[in-house]
Amino acid sequence: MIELHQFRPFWGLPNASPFCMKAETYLRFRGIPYQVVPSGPRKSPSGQVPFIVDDGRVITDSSAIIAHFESRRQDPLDEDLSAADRATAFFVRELVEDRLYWQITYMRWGDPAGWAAFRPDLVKYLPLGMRGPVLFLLRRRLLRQMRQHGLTPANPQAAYARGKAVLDALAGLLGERPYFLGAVPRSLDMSLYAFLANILDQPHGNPLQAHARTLDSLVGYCARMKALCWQGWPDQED
Ligand SMILES: N[C@@H](CCC(=O)N[C@@H](CS)C(=O)NCC(=O)O)C(=O)O
Repeated sequence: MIELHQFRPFWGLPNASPFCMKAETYLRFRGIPYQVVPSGPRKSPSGQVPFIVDDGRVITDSSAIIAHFESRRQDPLDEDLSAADRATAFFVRELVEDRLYWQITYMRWGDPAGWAAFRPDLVKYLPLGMRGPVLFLLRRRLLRQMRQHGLTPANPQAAYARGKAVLDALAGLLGERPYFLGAVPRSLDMSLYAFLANILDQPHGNPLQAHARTLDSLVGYCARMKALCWQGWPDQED
């Protein structure tokens, strides 16, 4: 049985880490049996989650995990994509996994209102040893990294404007299509869904989420991906 090492579900989301949710969305989409092993960055060989153990082989990085399983299939998800669509997928994934990752981090750890809502629930979720100075230092590191991405607690309006621009571009790219590259889901959709769902479905609202909820095409897309990959969740989970 494949082991998927990742955070436990949090805040009603399958995973508050979009990278973990991306890997798990893929496994569910493909119907690959797996077992979740609750974990964290300190237990990972790369210092990041998710990672999988498949027959003793450890694979870190959500895209590498997807590539590992796709390489064994007769019907790879991206096989018949044109060179232009492959390039689009590459750039969109790179941009989303950088920009929206920091937006998601910002709405929880950086935005003062977001942190006020996130902190009490995070403290309950974290192991005892991580609740005091470790959490303080972790947030300090994240704030520094967010600042390098132009996101500061002092100016949520400017910070969210950057995220809203990405969401608008994604809505423009999706248009009327059911999935980002056309009629069927591709590996890009595993990523985009996980990132968008983390914005749309988290329980505490913020300007980025409010904006996302006005973009009907993205809302409809997430509903489609949820029905495809996460039907029945969370009933069957812990
Ligand atoms: N490129 C990696 C990124 C994974 C990642 O950033 N994971 C975060 C959790 S959302 C993490 O483990 N962060 C800990 C750290 O970087 O110290 C992937 O696609 O899996």
